[in-house]
Amino acid sequence: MKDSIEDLALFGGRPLLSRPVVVGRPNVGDRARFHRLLDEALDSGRLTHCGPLVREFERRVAEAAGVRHCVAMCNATLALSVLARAAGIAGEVIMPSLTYVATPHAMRFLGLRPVFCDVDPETGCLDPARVERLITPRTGAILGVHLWAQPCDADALQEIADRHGLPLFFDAAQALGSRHRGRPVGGLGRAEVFSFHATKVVNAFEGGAVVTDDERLAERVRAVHNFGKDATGLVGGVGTNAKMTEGAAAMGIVSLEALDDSIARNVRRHDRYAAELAGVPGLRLHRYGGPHANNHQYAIVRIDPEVAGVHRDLVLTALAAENVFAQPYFSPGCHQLEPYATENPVSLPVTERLADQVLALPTGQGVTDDEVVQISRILRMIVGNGAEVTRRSLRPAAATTS
Ligand code: T4K
Repeated sequence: MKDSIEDLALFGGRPLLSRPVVVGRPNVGDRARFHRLLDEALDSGRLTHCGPLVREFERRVAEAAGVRHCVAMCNATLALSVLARAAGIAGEVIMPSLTYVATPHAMRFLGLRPVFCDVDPETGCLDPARVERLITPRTGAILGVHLWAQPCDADALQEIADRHGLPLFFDAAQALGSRHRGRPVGGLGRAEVFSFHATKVVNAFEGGAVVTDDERLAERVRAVHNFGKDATGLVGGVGTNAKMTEGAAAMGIVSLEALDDSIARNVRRHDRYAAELAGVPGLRLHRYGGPHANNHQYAIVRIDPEVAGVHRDLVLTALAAENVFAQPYFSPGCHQLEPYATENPVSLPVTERLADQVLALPTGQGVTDDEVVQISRILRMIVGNGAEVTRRSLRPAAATTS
């Protein structure tokens, strides 16, 4: 461990870790079983088009989400677009800006207009009262995002959606395994969308799914994701190709089988971060409490530059020099990205403040408990000496003599 900030790699010291440690290392599960499932698919010759492994994955995801229907797809971005198309959404979609850019892009791609709403300062999820103020005759839907796998305030949002006769959907890309008041995420609103990207709590290389209890909507989603074909194979309307492959489903099945272990490991890492990071002014580990359960796939800290004397971006750089590759999820807010910044300039003070301060730390399978302790201690050193680290980083490099 380093004795003083002079030893930070940012100032020329040796990196803390001997190997790069990243956020989002895949949760793989039982590799031998994955290889066996893949062999089954190869032997059968059925590699895609809603084959047996995709069907099995859909059955298990629906079970985990506590819903009747699941349509697996090649990623969550397309799953969001397919859902909006299948549900016949038109006009404006109210959503948070503090999300991955996939959320607005999936709507804008269909010609819908994202309307960004500010968020709760504690959770970073949609603020229901502000949502209601944005509803106009042009509003076609409300799209909540379970940021960092935290369930949105689904009861309040549902009540507003019902009162205005609007459909409510959730981007649950990050949130498989989380629970809203004891109920699995997946059954909230009219439908929800999961991601099974390599970085998610359940990984299918790339993958996504629409889950719902609405049978007619599920049928339409299934048609739209498969060229508009109905159950008999007849093309009944416009569709796309968003199908999941058997290889992706094989990975998804084994990763899903490891979900409880992945969550338990995440919780352990989070507890370790909590113990090690307590008491540093301006540094706060985001806690997942209240009536909901979280899959802990994201270990988020907030760094308040006014208290700590150091900005999140410099902390990111200093950590990277130590071989610790944290991520600024999600910065900047989507409303500050194109085309939204030009098409619909808005000011979202809570979102902007959060986006300026948050940092996701490595957790899960890609990091050991011991590395979590080391990362925490170096983070304490950087933030605890924030003003000095900032001052030193601004000093011009010493002139070299030849
Ligand atoms: N809605 C929300 C709220 C989302 O968070 C996302 C995706 C979506 C919708 C859309 O879901 P998909 O269409 O992707 O299914 C990553 C992921 O690409 C993205 O899926 C995810 N959210 C987002 C939060 O993170 P980037 O641009 O940060 O990816 P990248 O390549 O910089 O990698 C991030 C970290 O993961 C790095 O530390 C390296 C590590 N990594 C990445 C990959 C691809 C691995 O360890 N192994 C890998 O295979 O977006």
